Amino acid sequence: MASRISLTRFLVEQQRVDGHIPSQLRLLLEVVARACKSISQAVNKGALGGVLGSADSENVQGEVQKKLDIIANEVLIEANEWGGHLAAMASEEMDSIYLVPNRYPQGEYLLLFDPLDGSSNIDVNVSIGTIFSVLKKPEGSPGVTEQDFLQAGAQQVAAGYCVYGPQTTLVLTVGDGVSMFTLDREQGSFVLTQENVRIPADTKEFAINMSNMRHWDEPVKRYIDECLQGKEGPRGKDFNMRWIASMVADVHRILTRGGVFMYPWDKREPNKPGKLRLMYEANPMSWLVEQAGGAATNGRQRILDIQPSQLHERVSVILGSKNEVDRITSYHTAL
Ligand code: AHM
Ligand code: MG
Repeated sequence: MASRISLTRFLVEQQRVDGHIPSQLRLLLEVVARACKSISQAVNKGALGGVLGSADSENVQGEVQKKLDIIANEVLIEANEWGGHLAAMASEEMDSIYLVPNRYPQGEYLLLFDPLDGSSNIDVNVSIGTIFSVLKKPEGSPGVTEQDFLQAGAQQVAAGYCVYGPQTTLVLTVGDGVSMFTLDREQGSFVLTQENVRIPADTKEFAINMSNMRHWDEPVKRYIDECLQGKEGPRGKDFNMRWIASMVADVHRILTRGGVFMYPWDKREPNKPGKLRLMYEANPMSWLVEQAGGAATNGRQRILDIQPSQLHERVSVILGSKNEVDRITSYHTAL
């Protein structure tokens, strides 16, 4: 039997043989993976662990927090604050950035995360996940401010997610392709199960919340309308639809078999660019998708090129199979 490659070994080899990652970044990724294992345990216990249901609080975006949102956030902070690899963290569940306390050594990285994405699926036992993005603290700046986090997604040095579904799978890029690791619960370690993940350029599957159709902009309406016309329409083929309402699970499907995912701007709240957050949802997912040969835009611009102006900034998201994303983008730019 071929020897199994653990995440630890994979990262050590990336550091040693390929020189892709410095030791502090390797440590950071190991710690994030360890935190994901703990979150996976809590998710798995469900009602038995008393972790389901809402907490009596709202996050900065005015969304009611679930107990597991808060637990996952705490697990990530506690795991990461003392190791010496981080300068600060930012999370969907925290109003402002979290500085590593003075009693611990300071590192050179910034970690951003959505601790538990797909919160509406927690209590109904549908896949959810943790999304993370790693940036380098700008050189020469003393201390850390929110400004240090406001870097375009193209500056990320690592990004990934862990999906808690029938299997717990960690998906990672450090800028050299995408690798997937499955949690072996008996051994307690993530094992490499797929390397060099590729998204087919063409697809017959789209993911969008169709209940918002009446609020969409013309280019999105046109694209979906053409898909729905199937073989008889301009696309000349039938399309299938999926919407899990957990971005992690929808993106995982796209990395596994292709497809296109959209959470576009819509007219419900015209001043909001979209529902999803740029820094800890769209950026890491866009980089993973690009690293697997796909594309990611807001309809007009590559997501990774967007210069953020706020930590919790929102963005319109269209990502997945390259030819479909290019088509949808061309429908926007043609106007
Ligand atoms: P969350 O981070 O609060 O869970 O919100 C993000 C989620 C995404 O995972 C998912 O794609 C989307 O919200 C689903 O939204 P909707 O319920 O409007 O379909
Ligand atoms: Mg989320």
